Amino acid sequence: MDVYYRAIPNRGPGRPEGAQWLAGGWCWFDRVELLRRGTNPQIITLDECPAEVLERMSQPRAPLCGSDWTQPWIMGVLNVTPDSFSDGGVFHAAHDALEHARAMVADGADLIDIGGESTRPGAETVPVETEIARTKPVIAALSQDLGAPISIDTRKAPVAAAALEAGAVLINDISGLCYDPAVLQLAVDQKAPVCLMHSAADPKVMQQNPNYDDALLDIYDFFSAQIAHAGAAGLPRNRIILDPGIGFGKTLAHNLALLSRFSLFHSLGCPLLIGVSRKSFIGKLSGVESAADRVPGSVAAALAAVSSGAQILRVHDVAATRQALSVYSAVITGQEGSA
Ligand code: HH2
Repeated sequence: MDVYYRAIPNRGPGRPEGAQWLAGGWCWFDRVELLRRGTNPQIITLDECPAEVLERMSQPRAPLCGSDWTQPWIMGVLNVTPDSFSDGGVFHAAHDALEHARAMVADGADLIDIGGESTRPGAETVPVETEIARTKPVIAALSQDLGAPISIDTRKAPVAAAALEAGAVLINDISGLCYDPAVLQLAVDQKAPVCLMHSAADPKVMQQNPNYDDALLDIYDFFSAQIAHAGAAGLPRNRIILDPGIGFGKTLAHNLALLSRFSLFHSLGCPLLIGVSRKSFIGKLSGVESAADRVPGSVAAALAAVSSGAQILRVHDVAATRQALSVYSAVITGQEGSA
């Protein structure tokens, strides 16, 4: 693409006449940033923005997984793995996994994301049978009475199929439909929504010298191409969630470029998910070595994403995020219980 349009999000009082709601949600905008490769950004008014782009930015997103996207959702992370980067081994036993999922829902999680393969930098691929054995029984046990929808965090069609059969309702594919082509066909056949996350390469090698022409715009183009590819196969845009994949083949500068202009991705017309929780960029910015000690930085980054209109926050620390979100939203809008 030659030209990219980013709604500049605002919240709270002072919304001017003529401002539009971003994705039918809680942010409004009355200015758009025009971006081109190799040139300085330019600010334009809504009148100067093409009508079809404005429509994509502002139209309410189609309901998915029980959300109408008028409030940010908290996705609680449940890693049923021995080696995840921040909580590996903690919830590996089925009993601990069930208890933790229920505790996250009690703490205010709207959705639980269950994964059986660590995708931390340098991680080895886990055999399909192992991944199914870790995730399927937990999903089957939880889907009866959890009180929140479940997503399966996998790149592999057989794992996703087993999870959907056990009661999961969303496929969270960190390869953005690039690792296993059968994931797309499965989503089409099962009419399942997909979270399409960008990853520069396989987790094993993704942090070895990640390189972009322009990380923000390259990832926007990747999403555009994958939405078209999915649409041609029968998975429509209104069943796709997008996630730029913080930390997946990205330097600190790449992550910050993506987070500071995150609202660009609303121009693609899909709900947006962001996973910043406990990630290494927070350690780099704050000097905090241990992933479990990065909760304050994680919450700060999550709130910033909500102010850019992110519809789903993927987090390990549900209670802390829920408390921060309630206070932040009330203070910024002047209304208790607001999004
Ligand atoms: N991050 C991780 C895993 N899955 N999915 C989406 N959509 N977005 C993310 O940012 C994302 C993700 C990595 O975090 P975690 O699951 O805690 O670690 P590990 O991969 O080591 O299990």
